Amino acid sequence: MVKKILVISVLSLCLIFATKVYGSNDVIKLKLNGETVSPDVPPQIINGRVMVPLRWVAQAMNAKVSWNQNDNSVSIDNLGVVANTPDNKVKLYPFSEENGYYKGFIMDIDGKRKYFDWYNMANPSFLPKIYYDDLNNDGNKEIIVILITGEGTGVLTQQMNIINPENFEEIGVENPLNVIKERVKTQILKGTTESTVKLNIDNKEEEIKISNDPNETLLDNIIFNEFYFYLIEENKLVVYINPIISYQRAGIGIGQIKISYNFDGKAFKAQTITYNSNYYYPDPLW
Ligand SMILES: [Ca+2]
Repeated sequence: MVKKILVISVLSLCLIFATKVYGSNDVIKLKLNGETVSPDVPPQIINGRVMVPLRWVAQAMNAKVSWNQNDNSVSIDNLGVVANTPDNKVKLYPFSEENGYYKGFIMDIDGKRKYFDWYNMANPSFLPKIYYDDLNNDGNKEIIVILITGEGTGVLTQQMNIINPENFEEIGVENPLNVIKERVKTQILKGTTESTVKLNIDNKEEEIKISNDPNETLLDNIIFNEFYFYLIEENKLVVYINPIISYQRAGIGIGQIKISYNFDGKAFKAQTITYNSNYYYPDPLW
């Protein structure tokens, strides 16, 4: 996926344009694909030439810029498309790569492009997914982008984005963790041989008994923000959440909560919340 396109000398870190000399206090704007960006080093006029920071330009062209101390060189590597729809109409390019994450993405719809301030793991096993589906039943398809923001033992976190392909506008999706805070009350009652987890969902109570394990330390209360994933099931947006009751169980423990969403005319809002003592994972999960 990463393709080396060229290596240049460190001396030419800037693109150079011959220009008329304006006052040295004039701020030179940098526009990338029509959008003004603010690079850490602004474009400058030096000896009558406009010098533009290469990193920002290269990143807007989906390339990664790195400095190689060993041979005094700068490498520009094309990051390439990381996700696309099957018909290749919609493509997603990372803007930059830092510390194992892609930071910022450029969405391309039939050649029209927009930058989004998203992040995703750069590990090729956990790239973003794009779907093209009419989720709100208005006869027009939306672009659905699911980003993996975290993954590890007992950890899976995602971010869901729904985009109107006509104008690149984001359609809101109610945050499932806020929905849980508002509508789910929980309690862990620790006993000597057996403990009880209470889940109160929209005033309907579930009691889950668990046998105590000397190797396990139950948390004081349930954590919901460490393992959840989004799916589109029968044209509906859903999210599955694994409540965490101890770190020894690494993401499994008492089953799953599922939130189903509905479109209310403006945004996708949580409708039903259900609890299941079994686990459901799509195959493949990612
Ligand atoms: Ca639609």
